[in-house]
Amino acid sequence: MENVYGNHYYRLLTFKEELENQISRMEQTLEAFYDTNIIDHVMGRLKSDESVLEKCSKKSIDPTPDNIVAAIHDVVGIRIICTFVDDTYKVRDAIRDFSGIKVIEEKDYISNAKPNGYRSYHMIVQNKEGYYAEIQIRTISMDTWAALEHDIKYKKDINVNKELITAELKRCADELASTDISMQTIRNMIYGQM
Ligand code: 0O2
Repeated sequence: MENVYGNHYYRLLTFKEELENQISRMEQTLEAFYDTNIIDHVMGRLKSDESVLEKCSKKSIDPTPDNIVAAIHDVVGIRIICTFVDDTYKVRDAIRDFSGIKVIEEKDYISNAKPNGYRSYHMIVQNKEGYYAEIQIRTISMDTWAALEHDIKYKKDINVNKELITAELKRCADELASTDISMQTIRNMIYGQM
């Protein structure tokens, strides 16, 4: 298949599928242990050619397949959408114990939100073949917010009310975060600390 990944393509696809399978097994284990829903859904993708080329250009990388898999750490991307905030950390802890991968980097944008209001837990992992993947863990409301903000960011023809939109997005992010905490508190009141 002709794409930016060249000979790496099928091995990257296999890595994505292995991670998805491991996550599916983790979901069953966690949900059996806590006797409740922990993960709402999981999405995996290989970064599109267009998006890879744009990132290479931004980072001044010559976009050969070898350079791409070595320098772009989110060519394999997995997003895990959890029901409650505390569940994101349960998933994080379980991923740290996955066999066959090493956690290279973690960024906690849930405890330390980006200035625009973005919240999510990011892990960069690497398999034994040296391929990287980025795992993003977030709640349903964090995911809804990120999708809207992403659409607006890439809709380049918005010139009107840009400042108002940015401020409103930030306000929504903070309100959603506060609601996430309230929902968590209510769950803890019903089921006790899990
Ligand atoms: P896409 O199109 O979603 O794949 P990097 O750019 O990855 O080398 P960086 O910026 O330090 O390094 O990584 P970071 O902060 O961990 O962000 C990587 C990914 O997180 C992004 O990938 C987005 O998917 C998501 N992300 C980070 N910040 C924001 C944000 O402010 N809003 C939204 N909606 N998503 C964010 P890409 O490749 O930029 O985008």
